[in-house]
Amino acid sequence: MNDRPVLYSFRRCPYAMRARWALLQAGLLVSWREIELRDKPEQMLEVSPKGTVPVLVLGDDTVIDESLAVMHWALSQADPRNLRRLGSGDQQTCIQQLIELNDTTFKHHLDRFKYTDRYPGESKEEHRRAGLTLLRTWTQRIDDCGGWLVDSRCSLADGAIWPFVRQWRIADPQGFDSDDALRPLRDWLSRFLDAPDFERLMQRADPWHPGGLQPRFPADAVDVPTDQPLFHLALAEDWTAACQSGDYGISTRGLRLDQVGFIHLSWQEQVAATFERFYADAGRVVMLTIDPTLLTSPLRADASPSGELFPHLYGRLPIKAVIDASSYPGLEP
Ligand SMILES: N[C@@H](CCC(=O)N[C@@H](CS)C(=O)NCC(=O)O)C(=O)O
Repeated sequence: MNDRPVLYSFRRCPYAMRARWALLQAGLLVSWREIELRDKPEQMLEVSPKGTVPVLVLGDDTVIDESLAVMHWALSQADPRNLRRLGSGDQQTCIQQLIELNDTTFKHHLDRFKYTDRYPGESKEEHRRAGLTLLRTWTQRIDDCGGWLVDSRCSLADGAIWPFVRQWRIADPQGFDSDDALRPLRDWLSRFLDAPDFERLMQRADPWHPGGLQPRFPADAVDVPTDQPLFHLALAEDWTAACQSGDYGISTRGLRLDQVGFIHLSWQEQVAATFERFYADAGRVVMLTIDPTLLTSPLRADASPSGELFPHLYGRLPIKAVIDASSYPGLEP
């Protein structure tokens, strides 16, 4: 039985891009069916006759065929950076309003500015002006909030809107890049485009057909086997604090889970090199041995920049999943 969700996607579609972005943030792996908009697979149209991507079909056959709903579903599986800002009603309202404005007004002007020939009688200049007015409002917000649309950290609104701002830039790179009034927005967009996640979410695949190859998204990640232990090096004081609070939320030395988005783990043979690289001068270090079957957040093995796969945990580490905590390196026998 395979209950891995199935994603119908189209590489350049901004709606599908934001859905894939959220799947990446949540540490999920899905069966990836890349489609051609001109030749949609009948399997997709059977489950979602409206014929738009993205479509996510869950293991229990639930069909999610709106990109924002895919994002919410993904983040309901894991949202280590609290992109949805659960716990703050005001911020959630702000996120909702920003996305609504993007999906209605901004998208309306973007389409008419970018594809003017498809809209006879419409004035490109008028839509350029209207789109720019919105872009300037967002620029102001980003400037006021310390780099992001809602506050000083990335939120669901940022993740849902950047693919559309990227499209605007593609329609008018010179205008976008030379407009001084858009500088903070440009820096904000660059943060998405320069992040390793961008390359991952823009990976290519041949159009899917039944019986053909079945790639996964993200294509450079694999499942973490649950029949062998996982390891994490922790500063002794962080582990002591976790034992008191009930869970552990440090990603790696000096960085928290909510800053990075996952907790770095290792397989046994990777522990020594991780220690040498990051913890050799760190004082008292504890090696945590983790039983992966006791974890409740998604686990995914992602490629490091060198290409080596490392297991990552996309949520807090419950101390009950830690079956051993010993000083590292241990005493020589
Ligand atoms: N409201 C939908 C819109 C999705 C959408 O319009 N996707 C476009 C591609 S960017 C599409 O599939 N269009 C169908 C077509 O061109 O045939 C969502 O958020 O998922």
